[in-house]
Amino acid sequence: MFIAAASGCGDDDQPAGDTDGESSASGDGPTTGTPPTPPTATDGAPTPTTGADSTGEPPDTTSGDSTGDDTGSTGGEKGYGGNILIPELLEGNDFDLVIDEGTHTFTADGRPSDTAGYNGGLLGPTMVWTQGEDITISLTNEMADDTTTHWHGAHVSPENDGGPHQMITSGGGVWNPGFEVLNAAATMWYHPHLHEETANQVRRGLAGFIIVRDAIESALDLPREYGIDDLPLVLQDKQLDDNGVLLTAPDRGNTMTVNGTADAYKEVPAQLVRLRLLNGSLEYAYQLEFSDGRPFQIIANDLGLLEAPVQLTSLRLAPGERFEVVVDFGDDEGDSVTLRSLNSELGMGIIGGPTPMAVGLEGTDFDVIRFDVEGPTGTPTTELPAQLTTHAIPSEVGAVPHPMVMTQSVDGFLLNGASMNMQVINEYVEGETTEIWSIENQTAVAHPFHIHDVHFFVLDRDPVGPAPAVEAEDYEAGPKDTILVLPGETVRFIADFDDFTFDPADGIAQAAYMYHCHILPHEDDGMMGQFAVCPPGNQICEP
Ligand SMILES: [Cu+2]
Repeated sequence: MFIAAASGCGDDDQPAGDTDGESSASGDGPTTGTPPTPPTATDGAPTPTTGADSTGEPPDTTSGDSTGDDTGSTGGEKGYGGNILIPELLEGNDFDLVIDEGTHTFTADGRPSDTAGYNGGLLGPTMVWTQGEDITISLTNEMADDTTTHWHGAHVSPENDGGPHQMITSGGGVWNPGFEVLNAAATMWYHPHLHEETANQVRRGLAGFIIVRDAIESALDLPREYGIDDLPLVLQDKQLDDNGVLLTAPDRGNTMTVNGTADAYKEVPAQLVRLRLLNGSLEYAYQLEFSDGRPFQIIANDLGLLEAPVQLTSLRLAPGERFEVVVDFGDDEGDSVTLRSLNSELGMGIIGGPTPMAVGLEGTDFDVIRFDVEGPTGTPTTELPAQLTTHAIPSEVGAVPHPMVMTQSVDGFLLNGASMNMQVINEYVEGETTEIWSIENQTAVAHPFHIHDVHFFVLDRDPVGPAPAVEAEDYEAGPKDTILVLPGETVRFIADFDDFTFDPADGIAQAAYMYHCHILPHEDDGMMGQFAVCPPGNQICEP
């Protein structure tokens, strides 16, 4: 279910037991099974989403079927509509997600595609988790294929992690994880993690946002009117045919989408607007800039706030990564500003950048989303705080070195010489220790390295050649879980492995966390391994 959007999203079934009165926020309006048809519009653009007021509530979704024949246009006073889906917000402590096939139309004049989503035909609702709260999530898999659902970035025990071992079987299988939210405020996401099928299932549409709130972030004057000045934006390329229908190959797509919509646009208020940018693509990285080159402020990395905003004019976003960006539209009322990706500027070896045998969007420059600036809300954030938070970065003194080498073989890309084996724990970490992982990329391709369970702080990057290592850039100095490692480069990060040690009597599914490349076809091909956190002093962790 999504807030009404012109780009049609018709799920086949209404989610069963989807609202229990606790897990669902306002705006519960399941879309019906009406096949989506191209929207009618006077100016060639799709009908905007139903308007929202400035109360912070998500826009009303009662028009529901998103067939484009609801002529409500911008709804009341101020629209802040657009053609992108703004996922429904789910708040509370108990969440219900139904995973199912559906249909979705990616382009304004295209035909519907066969897709999959959580509680709808594509993507999924945005869950709000609050630090310190105990939550439960009920997931029901109504698809014809098995799946798993991983909470990317969450600090949870292995059996709650949703990795490849936590299977949710097809045809009605149920998984009920439950845990305390330990993460700090962040933009996280959830997606399938079924070994060898992750790329296919994400391609079909399975992905959703998690917004974690905590006391520190909540006390700051930051834009947080969801769907208005606080926008979740998942960037995904898709391979579409001439009718706009999703194809299952190649993995490098020809069409940019934001929240499932090509030629994306969104109306925004003339004030500071927060963009929660997620690269949910299979392979591509993006080099993001605004059409007029305006600066923007980075306020958060993957797993939380930076200590202070960092100003950039261009931002590289690798698969799996998130950045929270604040951009000032205060002087732009009545104008449009476009976020573009200048993939011609990505370095060699970064997928999405220039390459001699370029396909799809590789090496090209293209629009990502256009922002049409309307009047301000009644309660704009007018200035960012100078300080956002403080971080206790673990000490390098006494930290355990943990080398990790990326190599290429005839069997594909390897991590420490191994390809993924579901029955093998490749690496052990002693609990209650701090480790420094050094990720050395000996391949010709840049790989975004992702580790489950922990957040890390990037220490430095040692480029190929004799040049010395350089400290992490200010804009990536916050807590992260995914880091792009360039060809020939070694990136070092430091992380505390405090808890969630395994019990020696446990099976692998209760003990193993994943680390892997977040280029999903690489991961599916085996560029993944498993680690477990030993009880302190356990002999299996001894060298
Ligand atoms: Cu890779």
